[in-house]
Amino acid sequence: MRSSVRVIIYVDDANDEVPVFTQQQYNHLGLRETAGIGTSVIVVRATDPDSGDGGAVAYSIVSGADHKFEVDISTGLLTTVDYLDYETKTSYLMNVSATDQAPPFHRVFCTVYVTLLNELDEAVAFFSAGYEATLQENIATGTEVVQVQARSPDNLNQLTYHFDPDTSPAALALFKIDSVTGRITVKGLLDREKGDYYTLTVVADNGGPKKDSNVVSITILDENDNSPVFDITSDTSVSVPENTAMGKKVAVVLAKDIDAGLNGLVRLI
Ligand SMILES: [Ca+2]
Ligand SMILES: [Ca+2]
Ligand SMILES: [Ca+2]
Ligand SMILES: [Ca+2]
Repeated sequence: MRSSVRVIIYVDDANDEVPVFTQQQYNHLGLRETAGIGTSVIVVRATDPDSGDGGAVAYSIVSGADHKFEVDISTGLLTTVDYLDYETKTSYLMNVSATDQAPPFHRVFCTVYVTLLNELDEAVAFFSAGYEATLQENIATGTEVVQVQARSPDNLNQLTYHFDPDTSPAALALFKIDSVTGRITVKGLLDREKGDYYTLTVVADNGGPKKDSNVVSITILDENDNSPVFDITSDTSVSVPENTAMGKKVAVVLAKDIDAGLNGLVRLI
């Protein structure tokens, strides 16, 4: 006689499998430094064939995030939780773990490498708060007035210099600036009698939105380059009667010299 017994065996799945990351290293190269808080960076993923909690994986960042990144415990999505700045730190190498959720809690690790993309987000700044120069009038064209210099912390593009379009046309006619070196030179005839003081507004530009401007003040010194001229109100011809007493006023002679100071002093002889 034969009999049969149906035996049903329930097998509890032991947590005997270790999670495995799909990659040992995840890279995101060129994350914009101006990416705001909450920007998605990368998704890490580990698989674990166990069932239930033994196959459920929880992610966490172990090191290297500098409080700038977090990982979602269940999805593995890495996001930014703070502002980034290429000028402070250009890359992050993080250690991320995956742990299954039943004893004995197998934990494995991967690395996440993020590099930042440098953007034109920093302000250009002149080295000096203002520039002053003093020049003799009639000085040769090509004479250097002053060299302005600015710096761009982004250090991405060559800085260029130019005069602000609002600079007075009189000043623009007399001076020019080298767009690369910032060297300002004389390009016209400086005549103190026409203008003894000029201001130039110089702009330093790195191609980004945060340019800087600065003022160059130029004083023109006098040269004795004008002859005195008699004033038109002067008496030009007088007839003096004979016997005119000594010391009697016979004519008024006015002369002017438009030069400055001693250069403009007129001595009648
Ligand atoms: Ca497992
Ligand atoms: Ca920056
Ligand atoms: Ca930058
Ligand atoms: Ca003069």
